[in-house]
Amino acid sequence: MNYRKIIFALIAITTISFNTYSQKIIQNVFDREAISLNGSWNYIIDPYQMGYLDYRQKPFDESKSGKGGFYDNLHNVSKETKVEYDFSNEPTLDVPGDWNSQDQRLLFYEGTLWYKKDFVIKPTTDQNYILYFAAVNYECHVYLNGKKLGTHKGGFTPFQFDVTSKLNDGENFVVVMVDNTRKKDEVPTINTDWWNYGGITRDVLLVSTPKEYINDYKVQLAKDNKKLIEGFVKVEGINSTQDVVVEIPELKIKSTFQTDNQGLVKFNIPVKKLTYWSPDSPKLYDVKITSKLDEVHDKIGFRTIKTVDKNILLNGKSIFLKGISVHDENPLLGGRLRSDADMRMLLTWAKELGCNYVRLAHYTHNERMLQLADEMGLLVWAEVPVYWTISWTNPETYANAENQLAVGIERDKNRASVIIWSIGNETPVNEDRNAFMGKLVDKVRALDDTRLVAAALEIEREGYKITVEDHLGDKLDLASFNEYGGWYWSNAKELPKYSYDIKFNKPVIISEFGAGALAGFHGDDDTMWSEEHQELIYINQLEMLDKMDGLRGMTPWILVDFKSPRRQNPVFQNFWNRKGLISNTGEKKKAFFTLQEYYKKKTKEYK
Ligand code: GCB
Repeated sequence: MNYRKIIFALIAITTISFNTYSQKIIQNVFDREAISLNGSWNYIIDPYQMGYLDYRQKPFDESKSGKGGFYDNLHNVSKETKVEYDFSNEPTLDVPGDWNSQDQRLLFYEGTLWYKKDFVIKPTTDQNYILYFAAVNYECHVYLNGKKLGTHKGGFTPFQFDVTSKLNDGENFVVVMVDNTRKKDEVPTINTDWWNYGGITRDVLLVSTPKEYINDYKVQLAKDNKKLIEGFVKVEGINSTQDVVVEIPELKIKSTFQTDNQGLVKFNIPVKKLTYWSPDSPKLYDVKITSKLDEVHDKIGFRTIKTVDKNILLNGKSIFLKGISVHDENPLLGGRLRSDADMRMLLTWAKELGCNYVRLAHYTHNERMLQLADEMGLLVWAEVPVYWTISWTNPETYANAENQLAVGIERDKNRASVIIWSIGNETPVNEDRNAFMGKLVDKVRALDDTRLVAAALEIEREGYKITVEDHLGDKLDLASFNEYGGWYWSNAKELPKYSYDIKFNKPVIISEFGAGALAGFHGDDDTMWSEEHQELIYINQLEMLDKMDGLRGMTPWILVDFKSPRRQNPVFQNFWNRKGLISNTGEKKKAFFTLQEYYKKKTKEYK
């Protein structure tokens, strides 16, 4: 291989190897005409990848015929045929949903599993068809009617394939091979404190659009300007100019703009009187965007967010972020959230706690979660799984992290609730990490200059002095960090002796503190795992933190107990991280009420 070829190969590896789908995702997919492919999918557990690799370990789909894999979906049609798999005689899994919580055999499974779904459609020639996956963990290969559409990596972000020319008139089948094997160079890497739920965990839709359709749009207030709505519309499938109309009937806005011949138009709409979106008044306006052949509807809130010295200003007014951290998990199922009702349950608990803010840790949550946060009035910290020790020097790992971040921003840019993009959690300070994460900060700012950028940093301790000076913080908008005083270090009763030296003139956000307790287990406040011990840590933490100059919010760890393979105490944990303020059966622990009281106090202070 000559030098140029090597460079080309390297570029190819870094740009395409984590996914080979052809398109940017369509904006606001749940508003589109679609056939839902949710429901029962047949599945085959395939730990040896028999359905993917031949006996020399070569992928069948890279052979000349492209045949031989489980995606052929063959059956034994006569007594002479010998097919060593058969989807139609296999059980089914519900989609959306992880596999671990649906089949006892799969609770700890990390490997390959095949899904198959039949559907019927009569495609028409005036429509485009898009096969959309809202999330599949972690890597998947997607086949339609026995032909490969492409691959995708990243367990929490959506992706899609244009299948317009690939659908049969009538019966069709989709086969997806999903692999959730943990790998060092992936995002996240092999070590996490959450369950590695595998499968097609979010919705699958077959979307139909007109040939020329609105693929993307943004309608939000301009940076720090309460009187100007700014955005863009992108019409796909045209190579001439076209008129698009942006309407907000309640504001009597109906403005027509002309796209360029790539279908893109950026616009500004001055506004006089607007009810601003906030947790106290989560006002959403109906927005309608029309092009020659297409029409999209959204419900959008308008607000500004910025920091000035140590203050966070929402619509110009100083705010305290009364938050809680949340995982994408239904504790009652011990599995990923599957429905609006699941998501509402968590957000309703957060509201009951007195929250105006949630940290959706540690990866991109369901798009519906953000829409519900808009509707219910909860501000959001959204995050990517750059967690602990990623492979900082691998360009492919970086490209993967950046892609997950960019797709999350692309998907949720119209949500008023999202005020913070977080680029990672508890990453170790070193030059390679600083370069990696520094680039992520620049990327966020290039994609969205209207929101804050943060990361959950760590502290340094010496005696009773705690310092926060990670230089990544220079590039961030918040002094945000995790600290586990009373639990991972020190004793709860010692906490009042600690003082903080935070080297940033920025709002201080405690992105995590917490302690474990088994609901219903009682003892004195020195008894590990008792509700009383957890309560004491909350009381003393809140007392210590409240003295901090510049404290503007917190998201204690965590709303509900969650499953984790790292939590092995057979009496108190049994594979559950017990730092929840609510147990996995929905019982509120004592510390829930401690935090609730504190948030009542903060509400009065920030009236
Ligand atoms: C952390 C991590 C979080 C863990 C938590 C814990 O610092 O950010 O993912 O679950 O601590 O419980 O140890």
